[in-house]
Amino acid sequence: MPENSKEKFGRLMSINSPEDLKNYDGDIEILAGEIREFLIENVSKTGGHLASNLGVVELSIALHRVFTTPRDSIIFDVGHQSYVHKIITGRKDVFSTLRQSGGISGFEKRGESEHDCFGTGHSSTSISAAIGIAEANRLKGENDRFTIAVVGDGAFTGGMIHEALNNCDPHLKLIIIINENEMSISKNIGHFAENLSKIRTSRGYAKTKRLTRRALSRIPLLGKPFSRFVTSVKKSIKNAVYRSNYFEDLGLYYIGPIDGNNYYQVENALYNAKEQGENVVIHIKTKKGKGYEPAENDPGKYHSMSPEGKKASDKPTFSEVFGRKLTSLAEKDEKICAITAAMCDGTGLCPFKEAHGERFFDVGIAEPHALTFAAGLAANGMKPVAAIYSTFLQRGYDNIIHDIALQSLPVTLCIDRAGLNGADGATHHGIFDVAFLSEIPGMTIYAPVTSKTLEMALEEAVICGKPAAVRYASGREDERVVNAFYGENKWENEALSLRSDIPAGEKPDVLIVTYGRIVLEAMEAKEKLEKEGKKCGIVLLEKLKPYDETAEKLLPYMPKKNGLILMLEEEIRAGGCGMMLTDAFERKGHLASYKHIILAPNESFVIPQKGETVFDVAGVSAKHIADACLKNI
Ligand SMILES: Cc1ncc(C[n+]2csc(CCOP(=O)(O)OP(=O)(O)O)c2C)c(N)n1
Repeated sequence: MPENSKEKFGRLMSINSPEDLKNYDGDIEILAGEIREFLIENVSKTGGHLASNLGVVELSIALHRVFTTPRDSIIFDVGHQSYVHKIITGRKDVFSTLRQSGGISGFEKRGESEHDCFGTGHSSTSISAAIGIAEANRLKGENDRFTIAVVGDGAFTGGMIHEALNNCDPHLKLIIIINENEMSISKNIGHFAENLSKIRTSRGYAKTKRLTRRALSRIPLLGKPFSRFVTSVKKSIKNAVYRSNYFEDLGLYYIGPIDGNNYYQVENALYNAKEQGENVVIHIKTKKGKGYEPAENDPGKYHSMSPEGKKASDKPTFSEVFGRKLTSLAEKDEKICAITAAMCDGTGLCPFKEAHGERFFDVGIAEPHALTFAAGLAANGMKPVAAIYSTFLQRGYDNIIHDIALQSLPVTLCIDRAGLNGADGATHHGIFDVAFLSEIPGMTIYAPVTSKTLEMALEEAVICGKPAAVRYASGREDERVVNAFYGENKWENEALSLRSDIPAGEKPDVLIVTYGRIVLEAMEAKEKLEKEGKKCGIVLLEKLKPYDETAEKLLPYMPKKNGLILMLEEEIRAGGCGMMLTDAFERKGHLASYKHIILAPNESFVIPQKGETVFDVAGVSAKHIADACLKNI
């Protein structure tokens, strides 16, 4: 930590644990101000979710002064707003390593600290996990422990939250804090968000209801049925007289809304909740980006920021290429619709929204719904394109099988951030989609790695009239790949299938078959191998599935007799492209005269380590590739 930190962050320097925070008797507002400064200074360097954290400084302080972790459990939904919690719980001195390989995670992570009770990263899981933790406390007889879930109004657009609320046993004493800041990443959407701001407590009503119910239940024989009858009559009267309150209707004690950036209001509400002895919802309103003018004015931009000073390339990102191409395709075809699950910016769909607002749908953080909704559109003649990050598409597995593929509906899945992703860590790798899409009958999978082939794949997918997936990495095309596989407009007028760098008539010692951005590792490995006197050729797949078709197309590129075929991917090995192609080859007896290995992440999650790239950790770096080849030829 820099020398001048002591003066700048005088109060914060004395807080090294939740205990220190409880004993702190200075001015809370000054401490909150220092925490904000600390966040801004660090997150500008590391990158990360700045605006969300600036909004929950008072809440995080209050939580740790009123409750005691790890005895009590606090789960931050998504976990992107848990930075202040991390600072308070002993991770201030390593905060500069946030999101760096080997550093602290940008989300709550078990194993990183005993104060992180549950791993997060994907949205809307907090209440389900909290119910599990609270039930376990109950089963163990540890009823004096509290379980708290902190949920943003964006996360409330996810269905799991409502499934969990529906399953909330009244005796769990759960405390659910809803942080309403009117934002998801962009402006929050949907009827729940609209109505949340109208919800007010009707505490008098809730109390009367509880007392009446208790009194009636005590009357022998008649009591319980009569109580149920009266309750249902009362409910109708209440709905007519009072404004309906979703939470009270679900049997939760509701407190709010309160100013979540006013420390004392938050602290009072937490003490109040602690005393209730039943499930409580505290509804707070906060300002996303609070205390940092640029973030207050544009919270969407500061939701997740890159480290400052990082020079962006002039080339468009794959997301931008996708968004622009889809927008132009939709100009000519009025059936094309675009769907996002709260990621309009991230998936590059903003130009589409601008140009074709009627056919643009942001469904909230609701990937399963996005997919079945797309299936519905397709069933009624439209050509829906759902753009979803690979890691979040995992949520919609059954929707893809049951609603899209089984009915062979023409839905195009545009799978962004496919492959290994660095700073967000293991929760955000997109390394399962190839495996789970591979097993789905009738699914076509494209894996473009240049802007032009992404455009071509999108066009083919949208007009093919069947379910299709186009997967592409974060970032942008690399000139080296374009030169090696597509130099001099080699793609002109050709259908997508595969490209190779093998000169005509040559049979290499080693053939590397790969797809996606990891081809750069293969190219580096090839240089290493050639230095060792081994001839290496690379085939870059643009279309993976149907696999039998791809296997046939690969035949002209096979290595010399007894040479090595190495299937390389950054996707999980089990059920992935390497295994599927091996199966296709074996069924036709094509592998008999070659050695054959698959190099892919296997049976382990890829956790970034200090000083190593994700490819190193996954065992698929250029060095791993070259070593594996040399060992096998
Ligand atoms: C399943 C899933 N889909 C999408 C995301 C990407 N994402 C991260 S944070 C976020 C917005 C969350 O909004 P909210 O819960 O209101 O929190 P805020 O940042 O506004 O405090 C989204 C969409 C995710 N983490 N998980």
